[in-house]
Amino acid sequence: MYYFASDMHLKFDGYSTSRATELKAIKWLDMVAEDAIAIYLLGDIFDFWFEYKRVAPKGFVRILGKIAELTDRGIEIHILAGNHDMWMLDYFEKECGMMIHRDEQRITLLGKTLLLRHGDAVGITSIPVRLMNSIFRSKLLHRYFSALVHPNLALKFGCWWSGHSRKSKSISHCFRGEDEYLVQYSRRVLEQDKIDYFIYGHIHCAEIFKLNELSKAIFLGEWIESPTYARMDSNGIKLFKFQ
Ligand SMILES: [Mn+2]
Repeated sequence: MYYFASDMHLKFDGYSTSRATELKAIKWLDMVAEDAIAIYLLGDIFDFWFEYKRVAPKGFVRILGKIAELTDRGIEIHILAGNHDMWMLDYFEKECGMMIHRDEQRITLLGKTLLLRHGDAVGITSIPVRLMNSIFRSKLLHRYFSALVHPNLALKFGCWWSGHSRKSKSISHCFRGEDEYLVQYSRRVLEQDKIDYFIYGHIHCAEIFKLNELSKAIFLGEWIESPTYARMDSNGIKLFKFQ
């Protein structure tokens, strides 16, 4: 079985609000570990993550410990960079055994072709916003920033910025069908390639949208208000709420 989840937005805020989400995520990992071959985390698992070569943010020991336990047992765990946690280096890989992916992934599972993507930075036409995005994702900038900014300051700023960017919109999002830019993006990809399932995070609504007779777009929802995940077996992909 294959499992997918995204947008847990675990945050380090002096050990308060996101501990409950972290514990819930651990319960979920324990549950899916019973039959999981691989687990895909599609970004924004952390509300803010910024890693230095020799320094990683405080917090998250429970979930990272659980992930390490599962990868030690041979379960593949993949993490895709979201717009809140794209500044990963090799800590998750070396310490927790996760496979880190910074770009869109196209994979084949159970004979189906899947396109996995967090879902930010898609279909942006504004040039300044596109520029901002590529600057944010630049490895060179990460390196300069790390050399110049003390970790306490970087983390303080990042946590403020993440909270601010999230609070500027409500947590859940009402699905807009064909108007969703990720639906439009999927249709553009389908003009060139055959994809059975597109799986996205980022927009914080859980939805399966039929693109045509063969292809579906699956949106994974979020874990702040309404934890949801997707499960794939030989019958296809379904979304489930996790209480
Ligand atoms: Mn996001």
